[in-house]
Amino acid sequence: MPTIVSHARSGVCDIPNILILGGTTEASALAEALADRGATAVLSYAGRVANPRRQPLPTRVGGFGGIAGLVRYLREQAVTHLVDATHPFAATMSAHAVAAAAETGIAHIVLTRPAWAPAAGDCWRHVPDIEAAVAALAGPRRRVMLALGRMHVSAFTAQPQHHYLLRFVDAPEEAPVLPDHALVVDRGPFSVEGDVALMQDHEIELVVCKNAGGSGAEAKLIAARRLGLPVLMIDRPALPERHTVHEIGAVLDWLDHGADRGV
Ligand code: 3Y8
Ligand code: NAP
Repeated sequence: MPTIVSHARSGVCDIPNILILGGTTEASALAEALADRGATAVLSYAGRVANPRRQPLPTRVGGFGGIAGLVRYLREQAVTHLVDATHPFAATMSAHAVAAAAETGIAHIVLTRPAWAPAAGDCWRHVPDIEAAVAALAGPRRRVMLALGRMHVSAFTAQPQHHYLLRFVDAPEEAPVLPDHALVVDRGPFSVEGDVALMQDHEIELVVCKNAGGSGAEAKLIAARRLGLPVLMIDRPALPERHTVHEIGAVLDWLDHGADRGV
């Protein structure tokens, strides 16, 4: 069970007691807005990185223990509003949030960002998932920026002929398994100038990334555009229909009014 590093005060029935499933720029922006209004809220991290960004709200770190664990947490902490502000590729967490909200009847909203779309002149190839991205790399050696983080690197050993530029949030305990790679340890949000320089320094010929959306990871797409580089874009996993918004203000309105109407 995760260590609860600080407790949300148990919610009084008419004061929202909010749980944010975080890990994104939007979750942090929402946390800021809720802290500014003195809301009772907790931001939750999975514990994927060593030093998650500090938040102006109490935080918890670690999995809940599946759907049942999340249900238990929601009930024990008397959560009244569940905001899923996780990354679009955090499909398991999001599916668990849907199931736990249905089981408990707790109000539930999704704060996410629209998918990126190619601009005029962009050269994107869409693939449905990581496996398809690996398959799409069949062919002669290239210099590939694998902007996917740490969790999926081993899948690309199926295409060892390339030189890969990797970017991790934390320095890995063991060297990445790809035979020919360069590793940068850095966390976003990234800058366009920084990503242009990075791609030029490493003579990148192709960028592989997830369709994360948002601003925190967009720099590499703009840099690729400026350098005329092709992008292999991994489309988002399918998720069940949910009440979804793209703006912090829409979540605040929902907290103030919408949730009571069951919207
Ligand atoms: C632990 C918590 C904030 C949130 C910032 C956003 C932007 C910067 C860009 C590239 C792409 C990537 C990766 C990325 C970005 C934001 C956002 C975003 C992509 C932190 C964070 C956590 C994580 C987890 C981490 C993953 C990894 C993915 C790196 C905090 C910094 C590639 C996603 O080592 C690991 O296990 C890392 C795992 C999931 C994907 C992967 O497979 O490696 N994010 N990222 C969250 C938790 O424990 O619950 O410290 O802020 C958050 C952010 N990373 O508040 O400012 O909003 O998306 N994160 C991708 O988009 O493909 C980097 O390099 O160009
Ligand atoms: P995932 O595959 O959907 O979830 C796997 C398990 O991790 C979940 O079942 C849950 O464990 C735990 N978990 C995930 N997010 C959590 C959270 N915010 N708080 C508590 N537990 C959480 O998730 P993921 O893709 O690994 O993402 C993990 C975190 O990194 C999320 O906060 C996400 O927003 C952030 N992130 C992910 C990406 C990405 O590319 N996937 C990019 C940027 C940020 P239990 O089943 O035990 O509850």
